[in-house]
Amino acid sequence: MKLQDRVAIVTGAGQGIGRAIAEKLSQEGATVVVADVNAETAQKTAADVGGFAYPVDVSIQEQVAGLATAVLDRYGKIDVLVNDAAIVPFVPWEDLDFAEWRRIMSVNLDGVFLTCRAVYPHMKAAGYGRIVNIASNVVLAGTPNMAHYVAAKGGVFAFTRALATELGRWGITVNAVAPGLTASEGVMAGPHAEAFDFVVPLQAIPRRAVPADIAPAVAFLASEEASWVTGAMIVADGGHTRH
Ligand code: NAD
Ligand code: 4PL
Repeated sequence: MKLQDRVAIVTGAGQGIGRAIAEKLSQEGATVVVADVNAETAQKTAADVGGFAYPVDVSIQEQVAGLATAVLDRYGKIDVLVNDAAIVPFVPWEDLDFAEWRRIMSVNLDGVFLTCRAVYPHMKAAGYGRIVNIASNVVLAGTPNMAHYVAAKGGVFAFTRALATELGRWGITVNAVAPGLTASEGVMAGPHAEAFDFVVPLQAIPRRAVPADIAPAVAFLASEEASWVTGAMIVADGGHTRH
């Protein structure tokens, strides 16, 4: 168990990759705070992993501040922050307007800023912290029909490096995990589900990724074992973007 006695916030853990991360961190001994805008699924994941559900929209500053306060009140510390919450859109460039661009930026990029900003003072005071941001291999592949999402994830990747630079002196590491196309509930319910037909043959390992394929890389970066790894991005995509 590599996360014994650790307190971990996982945003977007109500379903999909976030839920698999919550399960994995919990198996490794962490107490998991399930932070999701969907109160119902947050509660379900929390019950299943023996964690604490906290309904929150990561794009709203006051709500994110409330999350950090609630976790500190309850557990007295925040060791790990995993930023998984995001919207996965499918909008061809022709149809992409500014309102849709802002919708994705506010959750997928602003949300990462807000959670990092909220937990940082406590990690600094503790002299310890592990921040893991879920990016995507779209930043390497330039995947179509989601230019705003690709831009936001590029921001997450670059922000991860910048924050790693500034926070290393306080014992805080900041890394990213970049999944490829993965059969989460969100993806399987929408048009991206059809992309497996052409993405799977591009992978070195020719099968569909499932959320449990992504979680171990997150657990590693969240652990003591990754103490010398910061500003890195682990690509977990079955080799899709290896070329
Ligand atoms: P999903 O849609 O299945 O789950 C996303 C979760 O985030 C949901 O529980 C949702 O309620 C929550 N959420 C959405 N907006 C929120 C908000 N404003 N505040 C709090 N919670 C919010 O998605 P997924 O496929 O599991 O994706 C999880 C992460 O992995 C995302 O960061 C996504 O960009 C990334 N990712 C996914 C894939 C993929 O193919 N599934 C590939 C690469 C990266
Ligand atoms: C390769 O992050 O990484 C579709 C949808 N295809 O969200 C993603 C690939 C999608 C991806 C992603």
